[in-house]
Amino acid sequence: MKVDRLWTNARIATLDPARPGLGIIESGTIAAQDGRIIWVGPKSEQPALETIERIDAEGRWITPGLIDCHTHLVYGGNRAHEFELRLGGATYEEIARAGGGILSTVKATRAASEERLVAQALPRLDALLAEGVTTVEIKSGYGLELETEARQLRAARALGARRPVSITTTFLGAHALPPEADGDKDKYIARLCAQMLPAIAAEKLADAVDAFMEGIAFSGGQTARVFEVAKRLGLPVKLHADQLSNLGGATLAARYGALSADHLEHTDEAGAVAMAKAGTVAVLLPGAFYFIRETQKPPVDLFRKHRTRIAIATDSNPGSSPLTSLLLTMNMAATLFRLTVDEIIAAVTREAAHALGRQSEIGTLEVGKSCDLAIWNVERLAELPYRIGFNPLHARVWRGQ
Ligand code: DI6
Ligand code: FE
Repeated sequence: MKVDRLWTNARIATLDPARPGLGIIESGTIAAQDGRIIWVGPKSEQPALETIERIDAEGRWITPGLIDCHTHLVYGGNRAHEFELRLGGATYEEIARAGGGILSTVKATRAASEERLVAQALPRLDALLAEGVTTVEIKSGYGLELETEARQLRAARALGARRPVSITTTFLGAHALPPEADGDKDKYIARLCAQMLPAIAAEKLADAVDAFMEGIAFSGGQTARVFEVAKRLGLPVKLHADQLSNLGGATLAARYGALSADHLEHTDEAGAVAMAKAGTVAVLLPGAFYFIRETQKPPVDLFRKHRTRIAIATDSNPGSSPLTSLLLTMNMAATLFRLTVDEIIAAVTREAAHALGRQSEIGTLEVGKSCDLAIWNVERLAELPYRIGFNPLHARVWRGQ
């Protein structure tokens, strides 16, 4: 068999569900051809392979390339000043009344060209890539009108042309009510359903549709209207659910067969059961929990009990999670949510792939999948979530390169 590239002498966490635990192969080999894995297994079982390039991993650990399955990476400006005001004692409400909060990011994003949005997002993307991330989901949601929402999504797609990384995009027009909507949420959702979403779908700018279902954002009824249109347009859905209160977001997401429901601090047992049945992934976002100093933890034991899939992500955004480290997110998932090492490694690989509906292409090291690898200078995989602010990445491989 002829192959492009061969990694030998590696300790491999394949995440292959057919193998126990993390699917570990001690002293393994991975072979790639045309960007795909064409063989992976123990050296003792390796067939004769003729290769152009042979790379000795020197006993290092190899995991699937990491997947950040929930980010708002593309936006204008930042909210450091607001952070300062809050440290000085100002409340969220005072800041919002003074034109701050999410609407200040909307203003800055509307004012930014596509090229400017790309330029501002690139350092954030580079920070993720430096830690072995090979796939990033990016949401819109700081335009709140068609033109800027579309520009955000185009900027997100453009990032994928600027760096060796897979980008998936999500339309989050139902993120907040724009200032010009005069407080009329139903009217905004009606416009989103009739105009914005169909136009975004026609231009193929979004791979999925998301909404923020919360007292300060949109109701279950409004979310359902968005989801109905998404389904009709053939787009999968996701939901920011049960972050600040339990409005039944997890259950509603499951009812629409959502790829994921995200945050979930206030989700109850019925929500966890419904998600497990629907195959909706619980995407936990410890960075937002940490940054807004939330105290209610997501019901991890219920997700375990009912075998709801668990992923984790940075939620990188300027307001509630200015975080561009998936390794630190992994540490937070352990320290704050008590996820185990195996759960955490799966949460940023195989389970995150499910949260994007891309489990047939990425997230595990199996024959036929994209050869996206993270190669680590660690003795134990526990070192990935264990260290704080230290990056043990040795090399990152995207589509075999
Ligand atoms: N949940 C959040 O915490 C963020 N968005 C969301 O849907 C907040 C985004 C921001 O403040 O800019
Ligand atoms: Fe978010």
